[in-house]
Amino acid sequence: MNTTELAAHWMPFTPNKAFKANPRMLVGAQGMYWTTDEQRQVLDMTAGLWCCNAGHGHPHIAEAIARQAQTLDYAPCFGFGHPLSFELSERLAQLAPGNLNKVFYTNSGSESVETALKMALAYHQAQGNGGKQIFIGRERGYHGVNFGGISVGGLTNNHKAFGQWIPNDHLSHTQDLELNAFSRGLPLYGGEEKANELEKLIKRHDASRIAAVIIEPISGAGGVLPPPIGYLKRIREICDRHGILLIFDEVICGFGRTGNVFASQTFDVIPDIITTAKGLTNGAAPMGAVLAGDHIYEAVVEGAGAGVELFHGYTYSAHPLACAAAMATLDIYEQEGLYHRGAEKGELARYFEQGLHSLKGLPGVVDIRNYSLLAAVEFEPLNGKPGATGGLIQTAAWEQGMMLRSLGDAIAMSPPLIIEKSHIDDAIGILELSIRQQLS
Ligand code: PXG
Repeated sequence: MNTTELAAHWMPFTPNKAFKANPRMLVGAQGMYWTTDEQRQVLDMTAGLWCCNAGHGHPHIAEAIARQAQTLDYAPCFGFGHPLSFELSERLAQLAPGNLNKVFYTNSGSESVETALKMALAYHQAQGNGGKQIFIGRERGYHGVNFGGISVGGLTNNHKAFGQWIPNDHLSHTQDLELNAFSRGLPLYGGEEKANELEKLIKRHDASRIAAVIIEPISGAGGVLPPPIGYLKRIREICDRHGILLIFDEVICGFGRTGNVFASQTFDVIPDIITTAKGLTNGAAPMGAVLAGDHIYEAVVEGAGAGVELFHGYTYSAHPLACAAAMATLDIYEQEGLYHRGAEKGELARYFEQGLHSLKGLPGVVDIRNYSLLAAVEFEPLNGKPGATGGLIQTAAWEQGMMLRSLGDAIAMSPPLIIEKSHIDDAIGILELSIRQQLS
């Protein structure tokens, strides 16, 4: 496409001018590979944007969407229903940990986050604790781009551009290169100490004013930061002690990314609310789901009088096409054993880990970290250009036939869970070559 044809689309989170000068166009995708407009095959080591966990172009999902479009293309969801959303909810409740049996639909991770924050406020209000309005997030946390999400998120660029609009404070992030560089699996040191910071924040604000803590079990967009051992359990304990809700943002971690359906199960910590999106439909239709504990629903819904209990919802909540895509996606995850395929102690995750850590000692590499089929390689910042190295490596890898995510001075990998050892070999080979090319 020429420059004129590219002019109208204002692209999201993209350097528009650079893209339009040198477009990278995808025209097809199948299994582990993209096809570019030059008919190149590119290995997808990111599952799209962390969402195509079952690989691309699965006929079962395509057929389910097509069939649904011909049967019931749309159904209003305020005051009306369609059977598929109830079936899907039942299925998600079965998959969810603990008592997280109530499912509220959105169209994205950002909307799932806003929904979860509102549920937390509504829960406390229903209990006569309307003063609990502060949310605790974490540095380097990413909770989408809406005003609640950027407030609790910990990415400075979002705050700089758009401010922080709901009352908030932040825990420190958990990365510590002095203690935990080149961790394989969960970092060993500092988990409980880091989590104990929450006590300090509670002292600062008082528990009577704090609604919830929201964190990603493994920070994704902030750089792939697995939680140090003991961290999540301690956070849960502190929340319980002070009547503070715990929200796990599993938009990336959910649906097999950590070797179980949810990271909550992997790390054996049950939050009050889980946010999801991405892998829920394998990226094939926009959809998010918020899984809420029975206690949240009972307080907000059962405890209310007649009429609408939660003033919240979207035109496309529980959209029939997205429900069909999600049902088909869950079929595939189950039939192909994908939830557990990347289990941390499993053969595939260990093979991935060995490949990744073989890159230790290459020029500029200051950290390699991984958990299950999720990993990051971090580089020394270039003189005068902090945050640029990930982009350089990403571009070099793209030219050699592999897609990576660049996250500042790191690159991330979160491949489709259908990945085979031969793809891992190819990926590590291309990554090594890209690092040598760019950083030697
Ligand atoms: N929570 C988490 C944990 C996320 O990772 C969102 C919420 C927002 O989801 P939506 O669907 O509104 O985008 C996300 C999204 C990247 C990248 O490369 C990460 C995300 C989205 C786009 C790019 O780091 N995460």
